[in-house]
Amino acid sequence: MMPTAKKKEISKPTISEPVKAPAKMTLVSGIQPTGKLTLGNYIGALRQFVKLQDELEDTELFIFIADLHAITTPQDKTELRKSIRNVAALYLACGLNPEKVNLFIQSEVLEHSVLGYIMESTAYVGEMERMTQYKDKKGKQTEGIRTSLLTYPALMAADILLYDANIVPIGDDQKQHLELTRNLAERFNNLYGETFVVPEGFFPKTGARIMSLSDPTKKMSKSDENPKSYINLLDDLGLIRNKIKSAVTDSDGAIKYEPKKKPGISNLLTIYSSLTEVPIKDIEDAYKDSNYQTFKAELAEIVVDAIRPIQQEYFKIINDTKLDDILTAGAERARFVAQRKMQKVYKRIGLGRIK
Ligand code: ATP
Ligand code: LTN
Repeated sequence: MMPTAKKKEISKPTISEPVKAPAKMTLVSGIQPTGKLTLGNYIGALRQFVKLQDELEDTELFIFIADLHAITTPQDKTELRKSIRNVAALYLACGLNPEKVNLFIQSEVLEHSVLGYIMESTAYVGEMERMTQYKDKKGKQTEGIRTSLLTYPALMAADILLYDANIVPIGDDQKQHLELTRNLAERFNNLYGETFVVPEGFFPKTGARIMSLSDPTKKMSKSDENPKSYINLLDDLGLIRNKIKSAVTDSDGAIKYEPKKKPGISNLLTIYSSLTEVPIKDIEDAYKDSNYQTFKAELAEIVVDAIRPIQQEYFKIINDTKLDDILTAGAERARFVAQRKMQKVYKRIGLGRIK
């Protein structure tokens, strides 16, 4: 019942064009290197990527580290560098297979920025201002709000449309950005002629929104100021146990899934169910005569068992030059596809001299 991360070799990747026929579907997703990845990122994103890589047939996957998105808020240069590598290594440690996935760093494929600008020239200011993530993040800053914090969904649309993605696995918090991406694709197609595939979001059945351990009405977020609110995938295992044991719950003691009335225990049930794949109903039944303390202690072991193999893999990968080879090959393949798409976009709009 306990989940285990897949062991895999990091083999030297093959570059550029696949020998076999092109895949019929494309999957695109990214994670920002803004701090250390959390259990929320793992359940809502990374784990889904690994599952999809194994389940989907005839699909090419582009998974990237969204470093351009990270600079929508101030970042320390040394920390950002570290974070980019850290996210790349965690992608692999969680089980992404470089033979199946094009793994790359967003800023190394310049076409993202060019199409991002073109998407800004397709979107309306009012649409950007309505984005809840912008409003939340803006609310947290008093001054120096960067223009890119507002225009960021245009870059995210570019990330997706550049590769003709059909499937975009994301957590619930990104639904609005995906909806905007779909609108922009349709608007562009109407303005200039059929160019972009209109993508579909793919949301995990459970765990699309893991909540903060200290305030279960807020999403677990790696940029939260309170480190007790999240579980970092690289946290010491003892610390992880303590964070689960001290997670905020209510005082009535019943292990029941009622997100509105009992957000704390409901969140812990979601984590339990996502990691073990046992339906929430069955977990409620199993613990109906138990108490929070026992439930939390057992959940702590489940979380630790899920994270331990990821950490072991991570430390093998992080200083290995093969990680650079994988990122270089990933960027090359991404660039090839992106450049071909941009030629079409230039032609459609009438930019430059491409006929
Ligand atoms: P930040 O705090 O910097 O905004 P974040 O922790 O929200 O970061 P992102 O880089 O924005 O992480 O998200 C990467 C992916 O992880 C996205 O698909 C997002 O939907 C998913 N994700 C992030 N937080 C959660 C969460 N608490 N529960 C489920 N999925 C999540
Ligand atoms: N905006 C996302 C990260 C992200 C992304 C993407 C996800 C950037 N570009 C393209 C899916 C597809 C976030 O903040 N979670």
